[in-house]
Amino acid sequence: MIELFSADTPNGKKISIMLEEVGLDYKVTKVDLNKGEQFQPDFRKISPFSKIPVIIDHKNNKETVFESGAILMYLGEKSNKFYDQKDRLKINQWLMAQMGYVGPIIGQHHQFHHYNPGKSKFGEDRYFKIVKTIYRDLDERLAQSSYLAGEQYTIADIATWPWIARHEWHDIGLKNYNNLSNWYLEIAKRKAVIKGYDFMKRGEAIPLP
Ligand SMILES: N[C@@H](CCC(=O)N[C@@H](CS)C(=O)NCC(=O)O)C(=O)O
Repeated sequence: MIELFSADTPNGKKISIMLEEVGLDYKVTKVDLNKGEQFQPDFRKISPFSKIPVIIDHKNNKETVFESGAILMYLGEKSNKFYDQKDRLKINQWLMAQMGYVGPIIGQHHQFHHYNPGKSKFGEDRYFKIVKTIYRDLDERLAQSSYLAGEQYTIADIATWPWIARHEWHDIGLKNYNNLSNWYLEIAKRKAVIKGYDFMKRGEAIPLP
């Protein structure tokens, strides 16, 4: 059994979606970020930067894994799904791009544009512009292949999709990006994605463009 320490955020949803996709038995332990539960000493033992998501694999000697990209790789290797050995070089590149660029930049856009509008024109303009570029670049990539790392749905898509699922907050107009919105909608139809998206069981529906 996998224990998932998480909160209802794009990084959190990556892992619930992956767990639903691979069909591993899991339970969710909620970490209330607003209450600062991520800073509790017990949680910091498994999450050195006080961040969700983290997993404990109770079937593998209570192995703990932090960082969503590392968790996706671990679960991909464990299940032999969505992380084919032969495609790993491509998958790793798109996964690292999500971890190091797409997620952190969209996260800043959420901070300036969605949560704190009016506080910094520079921050709002800067991240709006870069997120627009990210939409364009992903759209161009998805004109060349059905999924980010090629013709197969992989952990790179699972990592990126929950960030695009916040498209209403982005105000960029997902439907103006045909390839990106087709990819988004295709993935949004998957049963595991619908279930993993609502892993907090609040009846949360996937926002459609
Ligand atoms: N690179 C990390 C980022 C994790 C992260 O930023 N988690 C946020 C929620 S999405 C968090 O736990 N924030 C709590 C805090 O910063 O206090 C990953 O992908 O796992």
